[in-house]
Amino acid sequence: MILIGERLNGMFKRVGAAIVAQDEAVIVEVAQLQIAKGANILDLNVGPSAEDAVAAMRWLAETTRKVTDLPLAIDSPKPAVLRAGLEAAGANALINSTTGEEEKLAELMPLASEYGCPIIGLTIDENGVPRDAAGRTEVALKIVASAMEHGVLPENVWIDPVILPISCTQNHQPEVLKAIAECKLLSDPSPKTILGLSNVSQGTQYRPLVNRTYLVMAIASGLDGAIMDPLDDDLVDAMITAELLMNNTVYCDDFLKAYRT
Ligand code: THG
Repeated sequence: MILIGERLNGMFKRVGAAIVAQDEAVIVEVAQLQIAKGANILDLNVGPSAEDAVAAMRWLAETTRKVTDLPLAIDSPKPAVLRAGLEAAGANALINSTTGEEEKLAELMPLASEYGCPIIGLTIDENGVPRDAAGRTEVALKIVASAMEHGVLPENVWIDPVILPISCTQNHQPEVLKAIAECKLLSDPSPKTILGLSNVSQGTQYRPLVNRTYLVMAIASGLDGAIMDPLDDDLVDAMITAELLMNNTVYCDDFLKAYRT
């Protein structure tokens, strides 16, 4: 599993305030905490509070880059913000994200090709988020085909079948699991699959429980990576154990410790 740390997001009050005040110490602390807890990639999202999102993303990527060489997932719906983040992050970055909308694909696939970097494709098209697995897989196919046309390698396409809060769209949750499995059949090598896990529990009372239960189910469906909270030890334990039970990692009695070292 690829663990993408979600905490450098302006949606979190402390990080949002640090982005506005250009307080490097907070960003460095949150980056290093996530890395110490095993994050493989750090998601960077300036959130809603930044007035000039391009400048904010440039600052956030440069600041994070001072303390880590890990890949940085530049997270924005705006192409100009994505470009600024890629530039500031240097070589090791990825685009989070395009959708399956024609206009987005035409702008962002060339950007992924130019940087030779992975690109996350959300299964959203001109009609929004499809209701069922088949609809999501159809949009995923469109994204994979567009990547091929633009010379982006299939293994650099990461499909995100878009998980929405269970409190609004309960009937979507099993469909997302089916879509994860179906995406594996789209090409050879297949695209990777990822999720923004914490979306699933927004507005619910037992957030950590909902997050870790769904993560285990998604791993059993073949999920390759998640944007999630590496500081939630129970969540990471569940991830490690699910990987083991899927025979993706080798068993030893002290597997939690072994995976973390
Ligand atoms: N797919 C992709 N990228 C994504 C998402 C996705 N990026 C953003 C988001 N979704 C994933 N990251 C988060 C980060 C935080 C939260 C949810 C998803 C979150 N934050 C608390 C909240 O809103 O309640 C903040 C609370 C606080 O201030 O402490 O839940 O789906 N590709």
